[in-house]
Amino acid sequence: MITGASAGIGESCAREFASEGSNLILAARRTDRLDALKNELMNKYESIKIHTLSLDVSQKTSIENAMSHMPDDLRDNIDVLVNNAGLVIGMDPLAEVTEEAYDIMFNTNVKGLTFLTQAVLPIMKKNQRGHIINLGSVAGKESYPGGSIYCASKHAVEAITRALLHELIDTPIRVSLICPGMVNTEFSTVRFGGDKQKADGVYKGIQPLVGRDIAELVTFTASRPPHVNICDMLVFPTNQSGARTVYRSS
Ligand code: 8X3
Repeated sequence: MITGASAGIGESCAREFASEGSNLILAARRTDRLDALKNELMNKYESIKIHTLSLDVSQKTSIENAMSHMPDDLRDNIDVLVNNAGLVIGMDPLAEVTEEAYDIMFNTNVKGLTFLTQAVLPIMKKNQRGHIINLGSVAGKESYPGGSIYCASKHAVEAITRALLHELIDTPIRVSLICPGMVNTEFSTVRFGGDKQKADGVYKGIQPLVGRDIAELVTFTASRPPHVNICDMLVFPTNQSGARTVYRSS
């Protein structure tokens, strides 16, 4: 089960898991893009089952509704949950962050991940198998100016992931955190309210990661033998060394 599967890292995860023969539950707010992805993948990999669902992770009722409308055989066998849905709004200094931007970031990045995990954990405990893979960020390891609330939300993801790892120590369920640096997806376009030119400027003079680079690490993490758990992985493009430490060739 992959959240935020309609674009970026989530979409790439769907492609990677499909190529390995996994059945998929693909969740996102935009179902038109999910359905197009489903059709494409089902034509390519005829033997897999794919279920798409409209899910706004920031709403607990949307999560409950989605879980109860899933085909039983898929829901009852969720082996891997990829908590990928996440976003950033703006680059405002803390003094100017609006309540709306605060709520959108925390409700999606933290509340969504929390309650979706809560919804899936009973299934994994019942099956005595499962793997929760959370998408963190370099922003969960260090803060940068203009990133206060986003960084706080990703620090929260890191804290929640580590707490859950402790809580599940006596179970076969694995908990992993994958923390990308710069990845060229719609992430920056959303950050700048759809301003593609501004978003493209973020990646000027550096070759950023692409969704597939991270998705390959997600499937690698999920496909380790049962006794191996990759707890925390920080991944940068070669010319990045920190949240705002980037070497640009021009
Ligand atoms: C995204 C990376 O540097 O924009 O999680 O915070 S950054």
